[in-house]
Amino acid sequence: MHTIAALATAGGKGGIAVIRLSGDDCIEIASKVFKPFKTKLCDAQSNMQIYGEIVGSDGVRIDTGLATVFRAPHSYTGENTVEISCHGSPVGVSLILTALFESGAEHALPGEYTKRAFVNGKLDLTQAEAVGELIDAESTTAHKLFSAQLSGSVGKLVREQADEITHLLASLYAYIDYPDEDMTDIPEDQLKERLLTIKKKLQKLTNSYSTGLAITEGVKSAIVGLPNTGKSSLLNALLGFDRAIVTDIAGTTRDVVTESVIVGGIKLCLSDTAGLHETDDTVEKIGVERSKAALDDSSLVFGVFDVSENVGKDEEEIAKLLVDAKEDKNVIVVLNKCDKNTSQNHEEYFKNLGFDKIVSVSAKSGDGMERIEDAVKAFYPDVDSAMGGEILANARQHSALTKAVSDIDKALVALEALTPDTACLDMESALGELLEADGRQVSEEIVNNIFAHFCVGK
Ligand SMILES: Nc1nc2c(ncn2[C@@H]2O[C@H](COP(=O)(O)OP(=O)(O)O)[C@@H](O)[C@H]2O)c(=O)[nH]1
Ligand SMILES: [Mg+2]
Repeated sequence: MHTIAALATAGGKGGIAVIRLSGDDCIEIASKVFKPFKTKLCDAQSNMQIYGEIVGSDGVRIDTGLATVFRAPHSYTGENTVEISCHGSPVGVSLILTALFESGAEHALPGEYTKRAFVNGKLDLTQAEAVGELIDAESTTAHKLFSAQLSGSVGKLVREQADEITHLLASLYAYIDYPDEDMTDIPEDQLKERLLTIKKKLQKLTNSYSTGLAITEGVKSAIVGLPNTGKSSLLNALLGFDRAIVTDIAGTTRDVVTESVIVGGIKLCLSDTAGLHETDDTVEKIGVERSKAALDDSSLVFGVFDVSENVGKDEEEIAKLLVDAKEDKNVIVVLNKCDKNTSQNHEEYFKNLGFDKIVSVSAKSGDGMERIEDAVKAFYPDVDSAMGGEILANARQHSALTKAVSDIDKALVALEALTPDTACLDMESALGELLEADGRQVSEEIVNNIFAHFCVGK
């Protein structure tokens, strides 16, 4: 392939910057710009780092730095690659890149290095996608998840199921072609059993997608309750800094304040809202409307109550609202101000209403905040599987695997109905979906679309 060049490190000033070249002629092109003090680039062994000066096309020194030579196929892209490390000056980087382009390199397109790695078989498509997702990770959980997927956790599972289907198909075809002879190595009941095992493994992965989205995209969450119960204090305690204004004046929060925060490995897009109550104040009224809209729009709700207040008519109203919300949302009842005296057993009251996530905290002192983390995590029990990478967090992979599961279901029905020909077609279709998921059989359009979303230099 033609040689491409781009800045691989982030733009802007830095201690060092790395410019990456990849392609057939990259050592030759790099040699025109990078002048080693000792060993020539063309004599370098793979993974060897060489010190030298970097010059423009006029022969004038731009910088000094290091060049690392990677020889095909032992490089990220699988091609000959040279990485030039220089001082992290945006002007210097621009001069070096210009010199490389004048020497025959072309500017890399977005994601072109990773695309070449995929095309050359260094990464399957799930691993290539994990590269982009790893760089975009916003939490340690997301980072661990994609680090494991970059090592091939999802790709391996998909490949194993595809290989198993291929094996089962071969056996089924033998049975169809020679029904009277004992050509099949897998008896019919075993075939169904093994197909069911494939389905279960894939289904476990597709079921994890909601957790994957909660880790990466985030969960819309609302903090609701009566005025002065400590909703804004809770937001601030979760964020670790004072974002919302906290006062003892009811009606302080009038608009919805939204921030992202990682709680128990899950990303919450958290909205602090105005207290829900009857009011004549025009601005506050709009605030209350917005609180209700935020509640409707969220899938996780923190219902905050002040335990120093007894449950009265207003509290009952909020509790009723939360009982309704529980139909289609995850609800956590937060019993706040646990540092204060209380004359009532609030926990029992909410238990009797059917709530099972009730946490006692003091948003002011931070006491019990870890219980909120545990309550959030409990809604996503497979979040710990993120460490092993066995959580799906990619829409394309999810769509392909969901279709594969449905095809296997159809194949199982066809086998039950003693129509093995139909079962074969369904299994072929499932196989096609799996090969698309790991990229072994995928259209160029899909591949181009994936890498177009990467940055230049990746
Ligand atoms: N003692 C105590 N006071 C709290 C706690 N949380 C909030 N407050 C106080 O309650 C008042 C209202 O808090 P705020 O967060 O503005 O409530 P909001 O109206 O629901 O947003 C403020 O004076 C806070 O300092 C808590 O856990 N313990
Ligand atoms: Mg408030």
